[in-house]
Amino acid sequence: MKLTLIKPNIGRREHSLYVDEARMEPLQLGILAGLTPPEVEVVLYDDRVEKIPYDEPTDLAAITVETFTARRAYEISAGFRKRGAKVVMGGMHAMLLPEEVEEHCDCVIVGDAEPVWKTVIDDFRAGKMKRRYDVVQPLCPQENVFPRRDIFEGKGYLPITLLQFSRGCSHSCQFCASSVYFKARHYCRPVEDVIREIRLQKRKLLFFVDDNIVCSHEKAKELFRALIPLKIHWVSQGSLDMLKDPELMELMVKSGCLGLVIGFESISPECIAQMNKNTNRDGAGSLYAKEIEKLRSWGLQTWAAFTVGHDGDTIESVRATCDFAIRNKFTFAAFNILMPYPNTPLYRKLEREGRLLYGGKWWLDENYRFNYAAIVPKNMTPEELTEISFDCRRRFNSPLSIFLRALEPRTNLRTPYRFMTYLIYNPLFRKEVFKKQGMRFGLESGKKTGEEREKC
Ligand code: B12
Ligand code: SF4
Repeated sequence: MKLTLIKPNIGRREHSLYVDEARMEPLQLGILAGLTPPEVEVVLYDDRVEKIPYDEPTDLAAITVETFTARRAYEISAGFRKRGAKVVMGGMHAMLLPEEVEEHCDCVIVGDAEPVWKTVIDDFRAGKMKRRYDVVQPLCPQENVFPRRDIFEGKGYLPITLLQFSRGCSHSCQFCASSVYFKARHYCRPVEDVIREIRLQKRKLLFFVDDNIVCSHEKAKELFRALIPLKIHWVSQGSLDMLKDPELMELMVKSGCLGLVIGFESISPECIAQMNKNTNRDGAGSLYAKEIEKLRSWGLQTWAAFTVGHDGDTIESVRATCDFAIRNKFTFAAFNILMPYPNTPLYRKLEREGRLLYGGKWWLDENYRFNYAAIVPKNMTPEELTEISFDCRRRFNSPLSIFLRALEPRTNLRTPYRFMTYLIYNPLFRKEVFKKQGMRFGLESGKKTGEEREKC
């Protein structure tokens, strides 16, 4: 039996290849490969860097689907099914909208793959694969399961190893898809499995793709203690409330943490309250002055994540958010438009209020473009929201801003290694900002729209 694993892109041109230069290993597909019995031949194709070879014979194609890759995933699925292969889909979007996903494949997995994947393969080989497998979330995720990283070779991924210590997060921010997937619960792997996984690979730079690695302070401390002897460098995602626990922070730094993606989301206390971001309530009122000072004193390089388009936002307040990020010399920042991901509390609220654009299904709409507003904001037009968020990305990533933000002695200039990382990744992310803005979802035929011709 041959299994073909697919990571879809957001979109792509029919005859040319859009290459995502900041692409990282698709961890979920490494895990699927690791779970697959060894006698099954496994190949990976990543739509972000190569063409999908539909004519190469395969028995089963397994596609991972996020909301922003759903349209492209459905096209790829149709390509395989037309040639007689069966298709199984899973991932975030499959959990959020299984009925929609089921229409585009032969089998949908609703939840984590680990508890069911072997059964799916056995059922497939016996000719009795079901249309849908609903997974009961295991209390201990990925237990004794190790990804197969050989399938990533030659794909040009960034030289950083992705892995997880935990899944989910116990907070319930109104816009968060993960919080829906994991029903606001946090699940940890056994620390010894994580250590073994690190030892099984060669790199010293790791990215824990946890939703919130510090969700449980005690469990995080257990992990950090075990990481210290490994002498690695790592990055992850964490919430601001971690700063209240000096022991946690000390262990984090000792274990090799370089910095974290932190959801600042907004500098307005009103917006923080609206989105139910409890972890930020204390800081927002004082422009996170204490928190930023602590992050610097721990020497952490921060990737500040903001969402823009909340009911309390105005064009001026969004502009001020960008000024705040530049002034505080964050190493990186994201200014994401507030997106109504299906089945989130935010989606339902905006649906009730009649404020969803594209008939509520922006991810399927051929006119929707990446990083465009899909909601009617309160204090500006959707077009203004699209423009101001792009302006933030453009300004934060401008050469002048990159130069000014570099001059932060305790973080970006802390060591030659930190400075190098800063200098390599800032221009790379700047390039991606322009490449991704306005990208169509799914396959785009050779013809350009009027707007695109104008841009050329
Ligand atoms: C790491 C990460 C990134 C990395 C990319 C990593 C990579 N490999 O390319 C970076 C930082 C670049 C990134 C960017 C973005 N991300 Co992101 N990211 C994540 C994060 C934190 C972890 C993903 C991960 O690797 N998880 C680990 C794997 C093992 O878990 P998993 O994917 O859930 O897979 C398990 C199951 O779902 C299932 N499964 C998954 N696929 C399949 C397929 C089959 C066939 C089967 C059977 C099972 C199965 O089994 C797996 C093992 O149990 C998630 C949060 C999350 N919890 O998923 C957000 C998340 C996926 N990202 C999100 C978003 C919105 C984005 C951006 C669009 C943000 C933006 N506006 O720019 C961009 C788009 C990137 C792009 N393509 O250009 C949202 C997606 C929401 C949605 N509804 O789709 C998430 C869920 C965050 C959130 N809290 O809402 N992201
Ligand atoms: S803290 Fe982060 S991961 Fe947790 S619910 Fe909020 S946005 Fe989601």
